[in-house]
Parts: sequence; structure tokens; C-alpha cells
Amino acid sequence: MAKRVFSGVQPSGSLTIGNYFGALRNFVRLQDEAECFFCVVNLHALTVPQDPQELYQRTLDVARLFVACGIDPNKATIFVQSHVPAHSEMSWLLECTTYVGELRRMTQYKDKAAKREVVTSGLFTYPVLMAADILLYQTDEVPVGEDQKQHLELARDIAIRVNNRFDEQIFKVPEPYIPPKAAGGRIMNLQNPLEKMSKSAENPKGIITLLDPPDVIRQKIRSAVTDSGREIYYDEENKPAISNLMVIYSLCSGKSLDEIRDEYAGVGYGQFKKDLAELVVETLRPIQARFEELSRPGVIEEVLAQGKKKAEPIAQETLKRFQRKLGLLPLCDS
Ligand code: ATP
Ligand code: LTN
Repeated sequence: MAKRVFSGVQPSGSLTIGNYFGALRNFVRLQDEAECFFCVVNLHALTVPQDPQELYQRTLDVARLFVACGIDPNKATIFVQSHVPAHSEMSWLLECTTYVGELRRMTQYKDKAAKREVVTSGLFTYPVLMAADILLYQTDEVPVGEDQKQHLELARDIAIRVNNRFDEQIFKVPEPYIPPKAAGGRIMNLQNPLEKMSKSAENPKGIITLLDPPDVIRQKIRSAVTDSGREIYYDEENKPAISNLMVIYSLCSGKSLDEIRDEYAGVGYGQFKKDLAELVVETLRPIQARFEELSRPGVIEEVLAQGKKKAEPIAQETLKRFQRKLGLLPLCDS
């Protein structure tokens, strides 16, 4: 049996090159060797305020970008989280096996909560919904960026706890699939290289989205902060800005960090940034062209309808089994 892969992306903004290099590019690779489920996690997006019309539109756009980036709906299942109610139902059941102390330790919660005046309980229990997503599909492997490592460990802990309690495998214990930082696992903000590039960032100058027009990309890279000195070499600690730009260069060109350093010895930041901008523009060009083609009404909606049909029975089977184990009374059919 092929291994099963599950991952999710929130429709909380325009997807960035961080999402692409950290996650989507690996989705495309995995679709040829595994049974893949890629989910637009719109319920996760609700953990912070969303404009309803924007959420609606972005849900479609994220699904379109999945396909535009190379995910083939004939190979992988693409669907929307809220179309399969088992995700919400499972989330509640898992909340009742997760400890408040575990959720308090989540660094993403601490970071996001610190930035807001009002914090919903959904933001707090967010990682449990993520565990539900993953465990419902008996997932072997979860391709994500580095920021999701802690959430994944929680999903593993929950699975192990439930399996131990019932002394049988109710859930497969999932493995993370996370690229190293220098291979796209954590692309940093162009205006603050100590912060992750995040699609919901307040300042658009620090993020490159997959749909940014070429001139916007050139402008954002030109105004990206750099480190002191003018040498180009990879040193995450002392030269975080240039190191981040080098990683993006390497991912777009296929060249190693050493090759890039040698090529730009004595050249300076200006030329490097110009070349980098063109590389990013060329990398995104085919994605943007495909995205336009997918904007015809009905096309992505059909993909999502098919996706729900494939995902739901699998999710239901796991949910039903867990409900029975917990002692929830099944409906009498007669
Ligand atoms: P938000 O700003 O709303 O939290 P986000 O940009 O962090 O969103 P998610 O939807 O949370 O994106 O993540 C989708 C996938 O992209 C996840 O696997 C996540 O780990 C990955 N990812 C997000 N940002 C980066 C980044 N800067 N570098 C590498 N991978 C990333
Ligand atoms: N929490 C993730 C998105 C996400 C996810 C998932 C990723 C929700 N459910 C299941 C992998 C598997 C994020 O914010 N990046």
C-alpha cells in the first residue's frame, strides 16, 4: 500500500513563496509516490477575524494555487476542510483528550496571542483541530514548514495517548516531513529576517506572494533589508538577511549556497538582488499563468466537489470507530 500524506494550508491571505518552498513544492513531489490529501483549512482561518467575502474568495484561490503549483487533482485529493464535518466532530473528541498545559506550551499560540487584544478559544485549541485533520486520514507523513513541528509533535502525542488507552491502534502515528531551513523549511520576512514570512503579515513589503506582479516582486526585493558588509555568504546567525535571500536564490535556481557565494564574490548586494528578482519572477511566471486559466467559473469548484467525495468516507470511518470506542451511543437504524 502506498503511504498516505496529508497537509493543510489556511486561506488566511495570499500564499507566499514561504508557503510554496516550505510546503507546496513538496506536495507536488509527494503526489507521485503517495496517496495525498491536500486540504484548504478554512476552519483554521476562523481562529482570527476574517472578512467573510475575503475568506470565501481566498478559499477558492488557495485551491486554485494548489493546482497552479502543480498538484494534479487526478493524482491527489484536494478539498475544503468545512466540506467534511468529521473534522469538527473529531476535533471535539480530541479536545477531550488534550491537556490545557500542552496547548499552553505551543509557541505559535503564544506568539499570535501576544499580538492580539482579543484571543478566541479557537486560537488556543487550533492545534487540536490540526491533529484531527491528520489523524482522521490515518496519515503516514505530513509535509509542512518548520513552524509546524511543535503542532505535529502534539498530534503524535495525542495519537499515542489514544492508542495506549484502548490498547490498539485507533490512529496511525504521523511522521513529519520538514525541509531544513536552508532548503526552504523557514523562509524569513524580507523586512525583518528574524521573523517568518507569513501570509497574514501586516506589512506586505516583507512578503512575496505567488500572485505578485513582476514589478512588485522587483520592488520588494530591491527594498529588502540587508546585513552590514557587502560580502555574500551564508551565515544564518550573523547575516540573517543575506542568508535568507541566498536560500531563495538557491531554491529558484537549483544552485547550491556555495556556488552562489563563489559566483557573487566581490560583486555586491545590488547585482545579487537584481538577479534574484528575475529568478523569482521566472519561477512564479508559469504558476501565475496557470492560475489565470483556473479562474474560469466552475473549474475549481468541480475539483473540490470530487475531493470531498474521496475524503469524506475515509474520515467517517475513523470518526465512527473512535466514537464507538469512546462509548458514544450509535443511532439505531431500524
Ligand atoms: P498565517 O500567517 O495565517 O499563520 P502562514 O503563512 O504561516 O499563515 P499556513 O497556512 O499557516 O501559512 O501554512 C501553510 C504551510 O506553509 C505550512 O506547512 C507552513 O509550515 C508553511 N509555511 C508557512 N510559512 C512558511 C515560511 N515562511 N517558510 C516555510 N514554510 C512556511
Ligand atoms: N496549522 C497549519 C495548517 C494545517 C495543517 C493541518 C498542516 C491545518 N491542518 C494538517 C498539516 C496538516 C499551519 O498553520 N500551517
